[in-house]
Amino acid sequence: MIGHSFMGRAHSHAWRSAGRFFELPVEIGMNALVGRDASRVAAAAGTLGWRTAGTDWRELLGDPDVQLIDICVPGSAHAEIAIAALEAGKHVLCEKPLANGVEEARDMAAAAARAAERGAFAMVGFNYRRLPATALARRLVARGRIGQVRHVRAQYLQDFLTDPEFPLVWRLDRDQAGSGALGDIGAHVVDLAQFLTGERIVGVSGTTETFVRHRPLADGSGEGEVTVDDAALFTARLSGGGLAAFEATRMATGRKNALRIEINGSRGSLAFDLERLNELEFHDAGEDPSTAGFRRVLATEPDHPYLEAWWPPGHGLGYEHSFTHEVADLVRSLAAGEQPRPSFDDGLSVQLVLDAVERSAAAEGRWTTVAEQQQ
Ligand code: 4PW
Repeated sequence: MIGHSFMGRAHSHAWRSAGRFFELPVEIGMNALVGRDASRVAAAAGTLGWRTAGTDWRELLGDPDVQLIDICVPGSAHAEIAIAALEAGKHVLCEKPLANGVEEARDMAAAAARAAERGAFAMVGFNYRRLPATALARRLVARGRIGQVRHVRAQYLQDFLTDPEFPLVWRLDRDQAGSGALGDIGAHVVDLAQFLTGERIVGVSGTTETFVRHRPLADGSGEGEVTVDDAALFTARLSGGGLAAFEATRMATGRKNALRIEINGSRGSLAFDLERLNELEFHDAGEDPSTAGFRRVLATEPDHPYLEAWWPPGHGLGYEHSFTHEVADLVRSLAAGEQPRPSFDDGLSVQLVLDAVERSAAAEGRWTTVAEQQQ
């Protein structure tokens, strides 16, 4: 694994726990952790449970004990590492968004397609697909329980950038992060909207804003420019004919990690809020109107997705379980020789939407068609 900050810690927990709760066909070995600073990576490897620590990810490429490379670093480094790893015959798990731009994402998807022919597979880490409530929502949509999708209303709201004194971290630097709220958290709701509906976003009209344009440098040596959006809004059309509205911001005071998605179909509706992640709201439009309404389904029943590994009904799961489920599914797919999802093609499809939103925003919100996946 490369990187040991927020995502590195989340993934380490997942690699450690997946095989202890799920019955997996192979044993997971946490072989090597790579970071930039030798002493920090050595300390992190000890804390997080990795056997060895190093500072050069290229050394992993020739190591026969390494079968998969997990990329938990900023987007600017994704393409180089992922392509080199796939060319070396390693499987790859790469954090989202797939890349910082469409060109890189296309190169990564092409490398993944070539590697898949040789039996090495790539997956992108849209972890929120793998909460019991969101996986249940997908199951209900696929079974036709809400009918034809008419509306998607999706938001990802956080507030950690509200304070203008919050430092200029890498997530605020276009060269490292690609974009701001749009790619960091908007990417999740774009993926979730496409995953839950089974449809594609085909066109968008968007606008973005940077409310705080300068922030203190992290080392205290002065101020620097914020080069990404603080907030992004866009409307969209879906391939099945429905309409969608998206909002991503890191300045919605009081909203800590409010990923919310509501889908209205011809037969019913679904709604999910990550701040209440064990719950799914469901409305069946076919019910007797005198008692019909949104009902709260607690996604903790034994036949709900992923619950076979966990606790009795009503004993909820947390954020970290989405990563554990991601790893369990990934390992099962790899052991079966199958392409895990979301694939790099799925990651590319999100990147194409983000790119269309940025092009639309730069053209005063002009309606912009999402580019074709294949070119
Ligand atoms: O990927 C996202 C991160 O960049 C996460 O899902 C949440 O928002 C938590 O941190 C950021």
